[in-house]
Amino acid sequence: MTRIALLAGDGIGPEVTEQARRVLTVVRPDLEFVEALVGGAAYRVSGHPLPPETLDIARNSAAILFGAVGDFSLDTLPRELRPEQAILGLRRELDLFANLRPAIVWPALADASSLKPEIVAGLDILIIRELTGDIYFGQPKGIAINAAGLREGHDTMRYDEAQIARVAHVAFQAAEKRSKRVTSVDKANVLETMQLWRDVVIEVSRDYPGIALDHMYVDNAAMQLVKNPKAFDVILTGNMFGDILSDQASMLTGSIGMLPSASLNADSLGLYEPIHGSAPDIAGQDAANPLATILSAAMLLRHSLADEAGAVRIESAVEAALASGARTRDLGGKMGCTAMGDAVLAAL
Ligand code: GGG
Repeated sequence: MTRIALLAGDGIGPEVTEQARRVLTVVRPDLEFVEALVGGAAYRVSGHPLPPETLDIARNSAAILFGAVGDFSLDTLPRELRPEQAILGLRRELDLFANLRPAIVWPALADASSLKPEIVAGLDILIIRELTGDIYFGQPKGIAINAAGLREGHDTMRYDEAQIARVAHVAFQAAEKRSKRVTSVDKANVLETMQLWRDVVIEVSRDYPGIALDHMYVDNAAMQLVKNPKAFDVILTGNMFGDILSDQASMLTGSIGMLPSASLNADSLGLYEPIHGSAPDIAGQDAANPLATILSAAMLLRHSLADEAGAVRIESAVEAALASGARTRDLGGKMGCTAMGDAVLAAL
């Protein structure tokens, strides 16, 4: 049996991961799922959002299927105990530096986009977000009393050249299998960290003479994404800009409930999760869209288990379910989370 860590987390996490587990079990009966608590669910039981036993199960699995973390009722906890620290801790501890976020407009969903169908039809962008550096992890950070006696918050944007180079290699190698174009998104006109980002991306690009590289400031990239999204193919960017741009890109696809992700390290270990959060407002109502998590399961097969046929089988089933009219509420339909899982299973 191949062991998969199943970290469902908070809010709608358990509902969406359950549908992905059902699909994976049909496509790959050899998988064994080992469940562990993470996020607010783990904090409530153990006093920590990422208990050592959860990290241990994640480390000793072929891949991690992750739901979502976040719980408003724990917002008053010190930052290091908040549910979100669980996913940041997994990324840091497992060195999951390359986050692949495909934004695809599925044929049946072109009219569900926030843009006109003719602008988005056929859209297929791959956003590659660096995950282990930037303002998320840079030190120092904190809230302190400044010289004027005022509370002052500070975070530090920080990247070293090795961190930039390794994710840039991932982007260029991905582009080699696609349309051979990379757009690196930064803010090099204002931020020193981002000037280094641009310099290192240019240096790495010399190893890939067949790939066209261009650079875009993040503010312009945000604008171009809603003006002419098909001008992009692979977008390479840092941790914070990637977080924001991928939520924006999700709306081109119809819903944030459609975007899967793979977070990869230098080995085959990967963490696979929908880009959406725990959505506490709809948790426990069987109302969530499980497709981002089901598509994340397809990425798990592709990237951690080298099972391209299994991945394509799941993606084709999602496409067929959508073509048959299956729609959850976020896509303008009435279907529940389980019913959407049923529709994908029926299409397998
Ligand atoms: N499934 C994604 C999730 O749970 N996100 C919660 C979160 O706070 N993530 C931090 C980030 O990705 O920036």
